[in-house]
This record gives sequence, structure tokens and C-alpha cells, in this order.
Amino acid sequence: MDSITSIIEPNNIKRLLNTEFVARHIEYFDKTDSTNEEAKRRPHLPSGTLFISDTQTAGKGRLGRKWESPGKDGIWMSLLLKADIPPDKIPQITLIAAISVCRALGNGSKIKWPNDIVIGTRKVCGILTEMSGGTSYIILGTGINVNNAGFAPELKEKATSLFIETGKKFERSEIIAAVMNEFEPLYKKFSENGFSAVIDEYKNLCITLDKDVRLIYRGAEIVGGAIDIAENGGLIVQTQNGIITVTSGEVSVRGIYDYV
Ligand code: BT5
Repeated sequence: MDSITSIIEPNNIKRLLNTEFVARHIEYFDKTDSTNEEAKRRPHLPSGTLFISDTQTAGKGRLGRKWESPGKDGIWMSLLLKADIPPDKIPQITLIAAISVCRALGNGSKIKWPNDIVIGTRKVCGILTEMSGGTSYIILGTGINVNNAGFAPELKEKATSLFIETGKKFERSEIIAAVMNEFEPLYKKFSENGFSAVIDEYKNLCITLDKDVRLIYRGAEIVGGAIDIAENGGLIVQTQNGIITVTSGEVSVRGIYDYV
């Protein structure tokens, strides 16, 4: 679409920011392996540095999975955060990031616990939080499908983009700025008061709740009903053998791409 600039311009993002430190410094790449890896290579940069690439050649998901990052259609970005956050609280940053993406994207986007953003029954965004240098810094990687017109056959049933959902093309710089503007105050609230300060909003956005779920727990596949989000961000599941709290891993939700 003509009015949509073809590359991401850091200055276009900066003029839309109302943050104090988040994305105040931007490292832009035409092409790189993975913005999470770029961030790991430059941990000396200020906290809040945002790494963006128009294309990723080795975009990654969790557990060594691949993240499709085709050129110029999506947002592939990683935020470097330097803070003294205990390792058990780091997954909660993913949950906060998910809230900020939902707020910024609108259009009915919801969270599939813990780290997928979906519109309808398909995934529009994934988040990969990594720590490095012990826990001295955290890398929050976010991939958002924006103007993609379609996906490879193996992703077709699972993935969507803002364009596919709305029929409109979006300026990626505006979405990046919107996510950053939403993230900073949530992150501050979380740093000061913990995850409980944002848990209600997370629950409201979380489509996993009140659904049947399937997951691997202690080596065995179990099914149950997702009934709540725990104070630590875990998913509380009612199973035949009682209530369990899952803090990480794969949870399939009935009706959403991988569990029908
Ligand atoms: C995620 O992993 O969802 C985390 C994705 C994080 C990507 C960002 S992009 C910027 C930064 N740099 C990186 O290298 N990564 C981060 P996971 O929950 O493991 O989901 C991965 C699965 O999602 C794959 O196995 C595919 O099934 C599916 N998938 C891959 N590419 C996709 C895409 N573009 N849109 C939707 N689904 C996709």
C-alpha cells in the first residue's frame, strides 16, 4: 500500500514515543539473524534499547522452534532490560508484554497463556523472553505479524496478521511506538508492586480461562479446565485428580489452532 513506508524508520518511532527510557535508543537492522541475538551481542547498551530488524534470517521461538520473520511485513523486535529481577519473576515480564501488545493492537486481540497473542483462533504475535549474563539483563523479543498477506502452508491454520484480520495495512512504526508506550507504565507498575498489580487486566485478556486445556505435566499428558491465573502468573488447572498450577510450558486450548 502506497502510504505505508516500506522500511522502519527509527525516527518515526521516536517522535511517537512518550516513554522515559523504553525505546529511547534504537538499533535498526535491515536484516539480521535474530533481534534477540543482536541484543545479546550488545548488552553494554542502555536499558530500554530496542533492537529492530526488517527481516530475521533465524527468528526463533521457544524451545528451539522457528519464528517465521519475512521481510518488511512484520515487527521483529527485542527490548534490552537491565534490572535486578529475580529469575522466578522473569516469566511475568512476558505476561506484561502480552498485555501491552493486546492494548496496542486492539482488534479483538487476546492472550493465549502465557505468550501468544491471538485474534480469533489464530496467532498474530509471539513473545520470547530470555535472560543472559546471569540475570543481569533480560531480552524481551516480540514478533508481530502486521501486513502479511498469507503464510507458508504449515502455518496457514495457525497464524494470522493484522492485515488478514482487518483488510487494512498498518504503519509498523506506529504499532511499535504504541507497544512501547503501553509497556513502560506496566513495567514500572510491575517493578514497584509485582505481578498482582496487573493480574486483573491479564485475566480479562486471557482467552485460556474457562476453556478445556491439554498439557504435559510431569511427563504425562493431562486434560483439564483452566480456571484461574495464580498470583505468580501460573495457570491454574482443574484436573480429574485435583488442582494444579502450571508455571511454564505448552498448554493447548480447545478451539484454538493446535487443539480442535
Ligand atoms: C513464540 O514462540 O511465539 C516466540 C516468538 C518470538 C519471536 C520474536 S521476533 C523478535 C525476537 N527475535 C527472535 O528471534 N524471536 C523474537 P513459540 O511459542 O515457541 O511459538 C513458535 C511457533 O509459532 C512455531 O513453532 C510455529 O508453529 C509458530 N510460528 C512461527 N512463526 C510464526 C509467525 N510468524 N506467526 C505465527 N506463528 C508462527
